[in-house]
Amino acid sequence: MIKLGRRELLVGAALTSGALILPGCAPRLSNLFTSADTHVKDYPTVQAVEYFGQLLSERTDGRLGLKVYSGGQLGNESDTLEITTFGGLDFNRVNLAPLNSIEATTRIPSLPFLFESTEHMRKSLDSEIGDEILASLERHGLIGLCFYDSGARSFYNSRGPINTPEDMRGLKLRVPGSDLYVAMVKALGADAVPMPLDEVYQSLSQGVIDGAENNWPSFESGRHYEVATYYSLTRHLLAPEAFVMSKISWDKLSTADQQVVRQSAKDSVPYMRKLWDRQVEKSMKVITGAGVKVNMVDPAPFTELMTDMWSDFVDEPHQKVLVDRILAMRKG
Ligand code: GTR
Repeated sequence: MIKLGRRELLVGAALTSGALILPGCAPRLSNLFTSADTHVKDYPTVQAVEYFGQLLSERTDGRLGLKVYSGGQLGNESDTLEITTFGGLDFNRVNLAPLNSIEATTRIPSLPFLFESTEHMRKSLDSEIGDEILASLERHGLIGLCFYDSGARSFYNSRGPINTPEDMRGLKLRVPGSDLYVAMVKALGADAVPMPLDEVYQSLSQGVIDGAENNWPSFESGRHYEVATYYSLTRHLLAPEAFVMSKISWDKLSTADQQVVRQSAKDSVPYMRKLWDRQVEKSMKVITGAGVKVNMVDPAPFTELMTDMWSDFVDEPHQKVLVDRILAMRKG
């Protein structure tokens, strides 16, 4: 008997039936959309997408609804994205990292030290630059709906505090599956180990890796702080999350419903930002309360090494223009 994995089952169901049947679930109602998230149910991204689903339902008098499969139960972000492009999932909330290999324009907000602050990131991506990056996904079977906050990513590890790039030499650090992240960590002299998020805790506990990099809420919710007890605030990335819809599902909607989907996604952004800011505070308390040694870092030597690699990832003239426009929005 051929044993099929979760991914094959999902893709197979989507391709053969048209009406998706999730493994272990009853057949879905024609108006109940599906969405995936790698994070647990109470994480801000999941809550924001749930809120989006409520708006959708209210604004269509219950004709359209949404079920969010959280906690990575449908697979890691790269796999669920692929399923979304096939129409096996209607929506997906992912980080920009797995989109980096699909569409080069998404590398722009993922460039280390591009944004000087959360305010700068929000302002740039709330402008038509953000709209253009979201629109670039359409040729890959995805409708980019909005960006959500993801705070600042910094390095954590089990060996000791990182103050300068020299402290990173020889460290084995997990990164998401994106060439840009691999290059970023290599530029600092550490070894990059691409791996899905759900494997990080175990790999840290078993010493397969020494550390990783992420924002406060992910560092907390994955319980990575229990095993990697040094958190060094390099704040090298302020790349956002993305909320996308399958173009196959999108094309089945009326123009009026497409408008409701777009607007509801946009309206979930301020809600998410409030939840996010609160969650960062909460996670900081949990992590520092658990005795994790947190240290501030002078970003200068990191910035120098990590901005050198920008040109390897943004080489197309129009993308360079977008980068320049983002830089022009800096205050400092
Ligand atoms: C988190 C992000 C997730 C995932 C994760 C990772 O900050 O919210 O979507 O991409 O990082 O490092 O894999």
